[in-house]
Amino acid sequence: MTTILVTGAAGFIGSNFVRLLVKRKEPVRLVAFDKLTYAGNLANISDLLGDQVIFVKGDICDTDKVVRTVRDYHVSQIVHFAAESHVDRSILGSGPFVQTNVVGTQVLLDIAKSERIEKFLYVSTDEVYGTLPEDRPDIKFTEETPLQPNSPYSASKAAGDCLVRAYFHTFGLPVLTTRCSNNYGPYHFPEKLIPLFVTNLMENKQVPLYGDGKNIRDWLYVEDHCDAVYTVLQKGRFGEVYNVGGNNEMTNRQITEIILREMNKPWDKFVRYVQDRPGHDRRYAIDASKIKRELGWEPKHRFEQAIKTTIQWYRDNEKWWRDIKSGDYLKYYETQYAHR
Ligand code: NAD
Ligand code: TDX
Repeated sequence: MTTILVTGAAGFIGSNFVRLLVKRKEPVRLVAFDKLTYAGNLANISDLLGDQVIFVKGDICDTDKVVRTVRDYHVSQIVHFAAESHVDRSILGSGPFVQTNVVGTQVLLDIAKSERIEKFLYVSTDEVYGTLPEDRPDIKFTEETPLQPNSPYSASKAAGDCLVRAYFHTFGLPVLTTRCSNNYGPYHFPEKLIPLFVTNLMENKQVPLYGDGKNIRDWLYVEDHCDAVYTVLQKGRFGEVYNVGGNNEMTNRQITEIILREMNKPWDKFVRYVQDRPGHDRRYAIDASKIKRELGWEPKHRFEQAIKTTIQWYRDNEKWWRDIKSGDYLKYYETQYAHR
């Protein structure tokens, strides 16, 4: 049976990826490898651990630990989700972003090469392309759009993209890259827009909208992203990049309105406009026609329904997010929003 090393498997998307493959009874063994940073939570996958899913705590920058894991479990494929993932934290300090997203990716690529890994999939982001004008809905990011990252986070992810590309061209490493738009869904860490706003409202707290609230993102349900990653892993062509998107552009104001309506909270009382994010990208929009044309993937979930499912998940899993919000995360929240 194929054994896949899933880095960052205790985070938001990695845990949903493991959950989806188990649910579908895919004939694979999964080694969930995670450092358990502030964003990693073993509770996200603990119900799945057993013969099919094994957990290993480790840092992707630790060569010896990764090599031992690859050998011990006969890993033949790597799906690389692990990253520092929050733009606002990268503005407060970029060191951990360069360490994990650049050095960590380089360490994994070298191990993939020396251990003769059969497939290496790098989970990247639409943010590597930079920003789009809001008054040109006809323009979207394609796989040919030049990389123009604007935040320390996206710069570190783009560096990873470049290393992956270089290992293909120089060493013929069997690599695949996906670049996805904004995800939402269960297990999303409550520092990101949607889970932060949903949980704040459940606590009867205001929601902080950056700038004029008109920045645009293309939102995709996390299970659709995970399905795309597995599709690319199975059928993608080595050395290729595949954009993944929801064809679902919305301003932050629109998202906020939908969440408020769903939670029966009035705008005037609960929305607080706060100082903008420095260097805030105005618009992301993905052209996902290549993955549809070549691999037959397209999103299955509609936003109107999936956002309801997501909000309900936070209602049903109050302990999960309350534990996070009352721990170390509280210190970050107080610093991040103190003077805004
Ligand atoms: P997340 O922050 O929720 O999870 C990241 C996980 O990686 C955590 O479990 C963390 O403990 C782990 N990790 C961090 N540093 C590590 C290290 N040095 N060694 C081992 N594990 C480490 O992030 P996410 O939202 O699940 O994102 C996963 C991937 O998808 C990232 O590469 C991100 O760039 C990409 N992505 C995210 C989105 C999105 O909307 N969230 C969209 C496109 C792409
Ligand atoms: O408090 C907030 N108020 C607000 O207005 C927060 C946290 C965010 N925002 C805005 C900023 C963005 O325009 O909402 C939008 C979404 O913000 P985030 O949830 O922080 O996501 P974003 O910066 O778009 O990045 C996300 O998508 C791409 C992920 O965090 C990345 O890991 C992924 O690569």
